[in-house]
Amino acid sequence: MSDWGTFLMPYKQAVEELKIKLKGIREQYQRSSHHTPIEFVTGRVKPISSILDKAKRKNIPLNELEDNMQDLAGVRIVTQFVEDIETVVKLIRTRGDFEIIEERDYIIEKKPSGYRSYHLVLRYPVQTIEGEKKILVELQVRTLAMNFWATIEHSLNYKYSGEIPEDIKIRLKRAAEAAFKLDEEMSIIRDEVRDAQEIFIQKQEQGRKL
Ligand code: 0O2
Ligand code: 0O2
Repeated sequence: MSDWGTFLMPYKQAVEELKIKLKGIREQYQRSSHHTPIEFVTGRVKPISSILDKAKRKNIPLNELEDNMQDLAGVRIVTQFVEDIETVVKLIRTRGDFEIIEERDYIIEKKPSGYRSYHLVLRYPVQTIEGEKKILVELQVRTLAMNFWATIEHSLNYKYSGEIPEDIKIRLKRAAEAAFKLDEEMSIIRDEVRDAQEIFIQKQEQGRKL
């Protein structure tokens, strides 16, 4: 690759545009009195050193990165509750400003590491001075608990250069289950809060009728 800066420019553009669009959704929810399914949005263009590592690991020739490395542009939506993931994914499916070319559900089917997240691969059109260019973007949707686990595991992977010692791997798998249990518990609490609110509103309405 002779000019990484030029090659990665549309990816940078796509990440910035998608962050603005998704943060816009969050703001619209915040302004309405509805619970927002989006807690926060982050995004990044994969650093060149990680691109080279992954290309080597997966045997991807550098002139085929565009088609074969789906996460050169990565955007992440983090939610409070597991149920919010479905809400977000449904919302993404209704949009007309990009095409979804793949969906991977690592929540129902977690990765062997214990990783959970919902991944979508988008074909996103970027306007360049040479015309429209469609690029791939990986969108990850996960809860705060899933994100906490993935962040820690990611740094350990970095620390041990991908060779996490077996005992720590076992602990991480246990921690992933604990994080999932936390998500489940929080969902139950959320339903309780919602039920309590409904009962409260019903009582208020009955009071008004009396
Ligand atoms: P707000 O309104 O405070 O949420 P950039 O625009 O490129 O400079 P970017 O990509 O928005 O920056 O920043 P980054 O570092 O990727 O983080 C994105 C947003 O996610 C930031 O908010 C962070 O505050 C927020 N964030 C990151 N981790 C957490 C977390 O654990 N909990 C919560 N609630 N938020 C987190 P913004 O974009 O500044 O805006
Ligand atoms: P980074 O450093 O996050 O940018 P793979 O074969 O698993 O490497 P593939 O087939 O391209 O990846 O797609 P996948 O697994 O759907 O998505 C890859 C990205 O998902 C990873 O990017 C991570 O961000 C995240 N991910 C997948 N599995 C794990 C995991 O076990 N732990 C953590 N912490 N994150 C995971 P990269 O390329 O690893 O890089």
